[in-house]
Amino acid sequence: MPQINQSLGEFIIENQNEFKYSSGELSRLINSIRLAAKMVNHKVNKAGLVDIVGQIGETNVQGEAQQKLDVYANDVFVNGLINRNIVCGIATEEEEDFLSIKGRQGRNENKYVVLIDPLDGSSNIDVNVSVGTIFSIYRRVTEVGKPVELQDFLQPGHKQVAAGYIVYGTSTIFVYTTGHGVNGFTLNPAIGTYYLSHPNMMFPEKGSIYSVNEGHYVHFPQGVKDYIKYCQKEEEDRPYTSRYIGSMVSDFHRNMIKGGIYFYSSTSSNPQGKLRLLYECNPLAFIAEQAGGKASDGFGRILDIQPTELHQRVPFFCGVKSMVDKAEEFMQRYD
Ligand code: P6P
Repeated sequence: MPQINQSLGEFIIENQNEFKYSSGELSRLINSIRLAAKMVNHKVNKAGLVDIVGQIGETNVQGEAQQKLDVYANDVFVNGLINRNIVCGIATEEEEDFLSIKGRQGRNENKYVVLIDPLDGSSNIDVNVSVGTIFSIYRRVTEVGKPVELQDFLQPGHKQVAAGYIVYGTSTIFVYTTGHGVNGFTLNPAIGTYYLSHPNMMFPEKGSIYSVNEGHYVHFPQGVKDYIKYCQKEEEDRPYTSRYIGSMVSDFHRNMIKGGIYFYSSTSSNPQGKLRLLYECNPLAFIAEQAGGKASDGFGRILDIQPTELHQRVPFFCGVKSMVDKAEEFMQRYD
């Protein structure tokens, strides 16, 4: 049973036997991510003071203007994983192709691949709004020792062995699951240790917060427009409260604690929406389901989607199960 104030390190060791594969490697993997997150947290908190805010004039594979902290965060997570020789491959939002990570024998000798969005919501950095990291871990499907391949990354979300996020906000919190529930650890920056602050996180049965960028309203499918009007109607348990930070990890985290739904649907200009399946939606969907919530593309379970491309986008409805059910009901009227 998790004890409040248990450190993340103690928690990982105490629970590693729950992990059906080689526990030592997963523990080292999670430890590598939490250390990298501390380094990113330090820079995010100082972003206004040192010259790493603002764009570097380049764009990433998404065509999005790269903020300096994006690049820094990507380097910290990637190098942290490479130096510890824990994974055989990494896919990141900031790199067009996956990275093949060879061990000391010059072979892809490790079992796990990591997919990561190093700094989601980075457009918020220079306006002092919280941002986050999202990660997803799979066991490779190709033979250990052989070259890592694209198929190792294009696995459906229900194959994830672990997933998590870090919110760099008013406090820094590390939330993750290995398929045995969801636990949150808050960083004590004074001593650089994460402590269990949110054991066994679960979505509330009901929710009253909806998170969507209503600026896109005219471009939404009719089902989404109807669901938004449903959220605003004066009847039963509504109108809901609208809260949208522009940083999905922050909206997701608040909705899991207070009860709500986050959605970013298709629009007329983006038929698959904006969010990335592999390193944004799948990890949050894994966490959502482990916390009694639900994650859908409006018609089906996110975790059942068979990926076809590394950076593919997907419409995303995620949060309190009854709220996602209702959103699906509206979407499916216009299948
Ligand atoms: P829009 C950040 O870029 C992000 O991926 C999510 O974190 C956030 O919810 C969304 O995009 C914001 O996009 O179109 O509302 O500005």
